[in-house]
Amino acid sequence: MQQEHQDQFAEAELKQFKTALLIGAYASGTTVKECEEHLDELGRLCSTYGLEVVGEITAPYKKLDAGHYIGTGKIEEVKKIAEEIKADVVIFDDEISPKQQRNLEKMLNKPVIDRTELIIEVFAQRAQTREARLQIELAKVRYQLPRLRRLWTHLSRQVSGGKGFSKGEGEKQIEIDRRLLKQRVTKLQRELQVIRDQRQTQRAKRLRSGIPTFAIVGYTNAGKSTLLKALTQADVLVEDKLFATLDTKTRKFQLPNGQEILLIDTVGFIRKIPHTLVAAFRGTLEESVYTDILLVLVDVSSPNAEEQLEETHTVLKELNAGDKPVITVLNKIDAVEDPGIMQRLRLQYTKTVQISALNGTGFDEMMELMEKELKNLRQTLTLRIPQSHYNLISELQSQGHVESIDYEDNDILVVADVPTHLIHKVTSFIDEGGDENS
Ligand SMILES: Nc1nc2c(ncn2[C@@H]2O[C@H](COP(=O)(O)OP(=O)(O)OP(=O)(O)O)[C@@H](O)[C@H]2O)c(=O)[nH]1
Ligand SMILES: [Mg+2]
Repeated sequence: MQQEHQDQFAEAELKQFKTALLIGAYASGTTVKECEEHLDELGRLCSTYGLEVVGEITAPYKKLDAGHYIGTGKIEEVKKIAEEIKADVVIFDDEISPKQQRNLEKMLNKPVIDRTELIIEVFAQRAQTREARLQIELAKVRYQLPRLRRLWTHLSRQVSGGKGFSKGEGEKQIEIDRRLLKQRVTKLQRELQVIRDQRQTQRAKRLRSGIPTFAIVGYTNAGKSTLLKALTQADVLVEDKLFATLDTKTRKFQLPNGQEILLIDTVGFIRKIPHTLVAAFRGTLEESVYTDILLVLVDVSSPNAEEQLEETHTVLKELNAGDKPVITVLNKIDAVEDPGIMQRLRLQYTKTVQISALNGTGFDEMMELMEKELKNLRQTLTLRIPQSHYNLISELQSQGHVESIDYEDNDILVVADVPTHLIHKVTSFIDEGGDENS
């Protein structure tokens, strides 16, 4: 009951605001331009959420203040501007500690949130599936746990019209809430584990079907869903907003050479993706790890294309998908402003192709590259092959790579790197107890 009460409050809080003032702090080594670009992105997150940005402030620093994040002089300036432009909420582009948040709110006399909370709220607003909703709740609860004191300060003001709860009452309530929230975390984790197990079963099924999978990955708004839709007419949401997709969607597709593949549309990445979110959305984000080939999409019409591509690779590494074969797809070439960008990216990344997912240009080259990449693709499988099918082993030896052969009664146990085009021939012999490296 109490938990419900608090969630309502936390959600109601940001929803009731209309205007935001954005603050970006940047270290001596970095430039104000970079800081402004990051604030632009924060602004896009705001408009995705439905908040109007009424001002932006950049603040250079040598050392961040442990208690207030930025210096007290700068806070005075922020306070003055926030009042002048009538900002309902002040949003910091970096994660600020619960203590800094409390202090800043006191000094500014306005609600203060950070980038992490904004991203979590955007996710919460857009989550559609049960899994996404559970994941976002887990992220929220984890974010709230160290911030309970702040919530209670607000709540006491709201509920009792400024009189507040007595100190002892508040402390006791915080303890109760903390315990309830921890119980909720355990319950959510358990429910998510069930869904994760189902995913595991689906993956195993996919593997057994022998159909190779491509995951479309990349920064949010790169055009991933547009590409899936263009290729397969899938009914997916395409929007010029951040985080339009919060779930994965898989569609069958046939390459020009007749090879069937599965294409997976995934959740977009973002710079400094909050750890609470990565942890909570691991099940969904990890989907790219269990595919054969990655189509890494980048929006070359964005001035930050290079940074976004680097960020994408950082997240892929974090998810242990850093060693997957990659085709880099330069998307939105119809809208590119800096033609030099394509040359720079082509030099930096091997196997690139230029497309416009919107206009359907460059698809032939892209599919050619996909076919080529599939030919190089192999899966290490443990197979139990009856002696009567010995010819299959000769085929594996000549076209793949056989790592070991053991004889067991009438069967031959083989561990082999199986090329994609042979997988359909061996799927019925996959040894369920053996390794299935996908
Ligand atoms: N000009 C142009 N716009 C494109 C192209 N591809 C996609 N877009 C637009 O870019 C915006 C984002 O497209 P989505 O397909 O939703 O992007 P996404 O990568 O799925 O984004 P998230 O799901 O938020 O991660 C939409 O407004 C698309 O119409 C393209 O080739 N050219
Ligand atoms: Mg999408």
